[in-house]
Formats: sequence, structure tokens, C-alpha cells
Amino acid sequence: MTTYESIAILTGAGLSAESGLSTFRDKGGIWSKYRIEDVATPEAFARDPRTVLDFYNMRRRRVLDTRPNAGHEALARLEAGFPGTVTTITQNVDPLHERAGTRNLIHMHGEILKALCMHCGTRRRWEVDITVDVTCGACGRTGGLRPDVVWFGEMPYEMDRISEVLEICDLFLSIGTSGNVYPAAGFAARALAAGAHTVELNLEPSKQNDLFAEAVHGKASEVVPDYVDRLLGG
Ligand code: BV8
Repeated sequence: MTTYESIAILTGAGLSAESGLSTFRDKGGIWSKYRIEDVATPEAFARDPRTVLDFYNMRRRRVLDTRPNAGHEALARLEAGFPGTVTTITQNVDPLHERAGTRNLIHMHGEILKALCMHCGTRRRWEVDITVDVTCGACGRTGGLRPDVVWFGEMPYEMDRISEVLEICDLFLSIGTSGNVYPAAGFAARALAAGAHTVELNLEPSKQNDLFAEAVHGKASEVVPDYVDRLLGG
């Protein structure tokens, strides 16, 4: 196995599927039950905050007692045992990477267990339902609290830091993502252009699959631990 110095990992909803969290575009996925325009844009929140808040309240309740699976645990083991740097960039808003022990983590689409006040910009940990009449503890105003997640049409978080990571990585792993949502879907091309070895670990080929030098298709709880064992010389 080549010795790498800097590993960039992109994860998506497929990594959390075996922890019981729905993916978005698989059969029966979230976008087969809800329209993005109704629940995952700032315009939807302005037009009908109750529907948007209920959508995230339902998903937040689901993550409260969800456990990481062997895929998350293998990535935490990789970060702990790899001699170079490992940066995990997740599209997921669930806390499963942290619960597995990953530390060097970028939640580019935000976190469902945090709330953001649209009036004063305060962010805080938030594990209960958000309703339109909740008052912000910082500014005292109501009606402005939303889940701290990045909606369609909003700029993902920490894009400058992500660009640096993609620029210097020599191994790029894409795990559990269909490669539909930008800018995340463009990361494989950027890693490839920077000279990285690109690997897809996914149930099936993603939209970006021709950008990967290597692909292992299967369940994350199986293919990710196997690949991490190979990287750690197991
Ligand atoms: C931006 C947080 C610009 C919320 C999410 C038209 C109008 C507006 C925007 C656009 C437009 N056209 C294009 C865009 C850009 C848009 C976009 O990409 N749209 C797509 C639909 C075409 N992107 C944006 O709007 C982004 N912002 O562009 O801002 C800007 C510029 C300057 C200034 C200001 C703004 C923001 C996008 C972020 C949206 N938020 N999530 C929430 O979670 O509710 S995106 C959402 O999709 C989730 O984060 C999800 O993770 C992400 C990506 O989906 P995947 O993770 O890939 O999940 P999916 O179900 O698709 O696939 C699962 C995969 O796993 C499958 O391949 C499956 O085979 C595999 N799998 C399943 N089970 C397993 C498995 N693999 C392994 N093991 C298993 N067991």
C-alpha cells in the first residue's frame, strides 16, 4: 500500500444508513417523501416555518439515540492510527462521526443538534424541538430560531478550510454519497486535479464514479473497515 501523508475524507448519508438514518435519494429516501423546495431552503422557512421546523424536529428526535456504525468507527480508528493527517468532511448533519471519536471534522452542511438565531446569529447546542414561539436566550426575540443546517441556496460552512484540505491531500476517500449535491460533488475532481489518489467506497457507483481511480462497492459497515485496515497495514 502506498504511504500517504494527507487523507481527505468526504462522507454522505449512505455512511449513516446502517445506523438507521434515512438517506436522501435512495428508494424511499427523504426526497421521495418531501420536496426540497418545501423543507430545505431559506424561502421555505420564510414562507412556512412550521413545516420546515417540523421536518427537522422529526429528524432531530431520530438522531438523539442513534449509534455510529462500524463505518464511522473505522474512520475514527484511521484518524487515531494514521501517522499523517486525516480530515473528515461530512455532508451529514448527524453527530455520528463525533460519537465514534472523530475529532478533525468539518460539518460543511451544519449540525442538526445545533440551533441558529436568524435575528442575532447566535449558535448553540439544541436537542429539543424548535417551534416558532421559542425565544432566543441571547437576544430575547422569538420566531428567528432555525436548525443550524445549510439549506439549498446557502453557502456551505468552512469552504476555505475545505479548499486547503483538498489542495494538499494525496488520498481522497468518498464514502456514502451519491455525488448529486454541489459543491461537495465537485470535491473528487478537485482532489484529482491536486494529484490525489481518489477512492469511492459506496453501495453503488455514484454520479462522479468516473473520477475515482479505485472503487469498492458495498455496505459502508463492511467496505470502510476493510479499506481502513489496508491503510493501517492491518
Ligand atoms: C450553494 C443539509 C451557492 C440539510 C443539505 C439550483 C438552485 C439552487 C442551488 C442549486 C441549483 N442547482 C444546483 C444548485 C446547487 C445546490 C445543488 O447542488 N443542488 C443539487 C440538488 C443539484 N447546492 C446548494 O444549494 C448548496 N449551496 O450552492 O450555495 C451560494 C454561492 C454563494 C453564496 C451563497 C450561496 C448547498 C447544498 C447543501 C444543502 N443541504 N443538507 C439537511 O440535511 O436537511 S444537502 C443534502 O444532500 C444532505 O446534506 C445530503 O447529505 C446531501 C448529499 O446527499 P448524499 O449524502 O449524497 O445522500 P444521497 O441520499 O443522495 O446518497 C446516498 C448514497 O449512499 C447513495 O449513493 C447510496 O448508494 C449510498 N448508500 C446507501 N446506503 C449505503 C450507501 N453506501 C454505503 N453503505 C450503505 N449502507
